[in-house]
Formats: sequence, C-alpha cells, structure tokens
Amino acid sequence: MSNLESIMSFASDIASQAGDLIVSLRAQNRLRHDYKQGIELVTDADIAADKLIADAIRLKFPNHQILAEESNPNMDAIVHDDTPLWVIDPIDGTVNYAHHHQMVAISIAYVVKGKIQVAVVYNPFLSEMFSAIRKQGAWLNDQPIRCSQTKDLNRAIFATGFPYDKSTQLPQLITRLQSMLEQCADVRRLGSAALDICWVALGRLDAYYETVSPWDCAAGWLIAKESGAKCGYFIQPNDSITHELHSENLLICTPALFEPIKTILQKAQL
Ligand code: LIP
Repeated sequence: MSNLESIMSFASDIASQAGDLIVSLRAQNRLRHDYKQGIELVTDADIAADKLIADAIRLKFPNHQILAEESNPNMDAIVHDDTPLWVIDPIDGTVNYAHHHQMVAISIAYVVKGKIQVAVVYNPFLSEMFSAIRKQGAWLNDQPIRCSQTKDLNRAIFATGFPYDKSTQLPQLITRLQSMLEQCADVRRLGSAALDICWVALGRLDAYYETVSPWDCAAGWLIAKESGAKCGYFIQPNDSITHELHSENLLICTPALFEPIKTILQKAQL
C-alpha cells in the first residue's frame, strides 16, 4: 500500500468513527447548542467529533499541522512547507445536523506544500464515503465516480449557500442567485458545502458556487477535481495565493459550464 493509500485508509477510518459518534449523539436527543459570535451554530457533537479526529491524527502523526473548524481554526498559523497539514470539518452542515436532516458530512483533507493529496467526505446518515487521492481518482464507497457532462446551461442544476451573517451580503447573493436562475434549470440548497461539491463530483449536481471556509471545501475540492470537474473561482484570487485552500468565490462545476457560469456570476456583481 502506498503512503497516500495508507493515509486515505487512516482518514476513512477516523471519518467513519466520527460518523458513528455524531449519529449516536444525535440519537440521544440532548445536543447542546451554542453560537459562535452569537450567530454560527456549534453543538457539543461538533466539539466531540473534532476532538476524536484531531486526537487520532496527533497520536499517529505528532509532527503534522492541523487546521480544524472547532479546535484550531487559525489559517494564519498554517505553514505551507514540507510539514503535512490536516484540514478538518468535524460536522459540515451543522444546522442540518441540529435539525435532524441527513445532509451532514465529516470532511478531512491531507495537504502537503499547499496541495491537497488525499480527501475524505463521509455522510454517515446516507452511508456515503467520498474519497480521492491526487492524480489517482475519486470514489464513492470505493466505486470510481465522474462528474456530469452537461453542456447546456438551461439543463444545469446548481447548488449554492448563504453565510450565517447575511447582514451585509444579501443583495449581492440574491443578485447572483437571480442571474443563475434566469439561465439554469434550477437550484438546490443542500446546506453542506462538502456535500454540494461531492454531488458535483458524482454528477448529481452540475455546478456549485459559494464563499465558505477552507475546512468546508478542501476535501471536496480534490474529490471534484479527480472526478473530472473543473475547480476554480468566479473571482480570481490574487497571485499571492498559491495553495489550494482558498475558499472565497468558489466555482466548481462540469467543465463545459465553467466559463459560462463564471461570466454569469461576474456580470452579476453589484
Ligand atoms: C456550512 C457550509 C454551507 C454554508 C453554511 C455553513 P458548517 O458549514 O457547509 O455550505 O452555506 O453557511 O458555512 O458551518 O455547517 O460547517
């Protein structure tokens, strides 16, 4: 087994363990809800899953870096050198999780020198384990996956999302959404960026755009890229960004629609 294959096996194992944990905690029906900055929901299950994953990584790889939504969300402290980095969202789709929806995922990415090498996104409520190894492919439950081949905007189904704090961006977000709906078939709001992106990789969606945090999208980025989808931005980041963890103005979609959707979203700028 190659090093990256053993890394993926390890990541899948801890994602599965975290999945069992969050399913069990929700079934007990006594989740504690808190709100970061008074607006962003976090439950005690988010904290527990984050700890389970981070502890397992520290035990096996004590010298690796960890960027984790709940225990270490400081992107500025990350060094994109030879030191491997783990990027963790212990529960992506926290609001869905707290409302007993099924669109919930554990997202784990393994990064070296700013390039994502291994990715795992696990939905324990649908028993769907998405995974990828750089330049080796993407899989759902160990079966290879490919993105859609949709070429007509008016046949495209896209996903997007909205930030917790909508106070400043709502007019711009609605303008973009209206422009997309005027030219595409329909929209889906799954509530988990990681699963939005994996559904593009699987062909269940044709496109996804949003601004999120690195832990929401890092693993999905590699899974979508290895499925043949185009991963990029509708507003290009500045040249100083050389790593693959930039998470603003993401556009991930079937290749034929990338430029047409990029044009729609750029023209919809207020
Ligand atoms: C969520 C993202 C989703 C976004 C939500 C939230 P969380 O992540 O997956 O796409 O629209 O605002 O950021 O908070 O559930 O980890």
